[in-house]
Amino acid sequence: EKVGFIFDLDGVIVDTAKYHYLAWRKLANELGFEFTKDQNELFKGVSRKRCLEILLDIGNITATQDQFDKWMVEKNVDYLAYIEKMNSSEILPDVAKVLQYLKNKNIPIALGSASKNARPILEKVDLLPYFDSIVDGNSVTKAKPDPEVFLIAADNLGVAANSCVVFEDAVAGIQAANAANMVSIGIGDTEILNEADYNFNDFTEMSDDFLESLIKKQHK
Ligand code: G16
Ligand code: MG
Repeated sequence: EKVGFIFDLDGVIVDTAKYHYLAWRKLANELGFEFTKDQNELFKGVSRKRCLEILLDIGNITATQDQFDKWMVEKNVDYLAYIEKMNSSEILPDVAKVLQYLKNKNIPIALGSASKNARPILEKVDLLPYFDSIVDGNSVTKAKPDPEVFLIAADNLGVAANSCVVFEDAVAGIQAANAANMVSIGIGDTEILNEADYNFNDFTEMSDDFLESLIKKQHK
């Protein structure tokens, strides 16, 4: 049976979390409160709308619908200004190598991200051609840890869910992969991502033999 590989974007392919943080911090400061890097951890893998809800909770701010919508736009405009300057030097170590390894073997590859800006980011860093399917914040109704994003990706690739491998840096993403009955691979802190089937700090730790074992595995 055919296997498929699904990559999360932020924290797996590129470190856009730092740009999300700067944009959210600017908004928080404008609204009169601090927003720390630790608090930003709560935002990983979470939708833009949910992030703003959490941010306003932190600042103890009640917003009208108009204000809420305005701040959503404002944050995204600031975020896009950072994205605009991105290039392929911001691809995380060995990500391109792993993508090329899979491409050489004709393995179908999908993106499974909560971001509505996924496509322009992949374009900026020149990785768009690697992806057979892009499932992002525009095509999904239920956020991670719901498995929807990964199930749609598997479907688009024409691969059974239990023959898919998911790379994720967020707890909610690992839970989503597990709920989809996919092989879950945590990229980042092993203790935080302890629900994953396998853990790596980054792709430089991943051997060709390990990738090969994932490709050969029939299903989870
Ligand atoms: C990413 C980030 C989240 C961000 C979300 C939505 O998810 O981890 O912090 O809030 O996308 O992004 P946007 O505002 O661009 O739609 P992922 O799933 O790629 O890690
Ligand atoms: Mg992520």
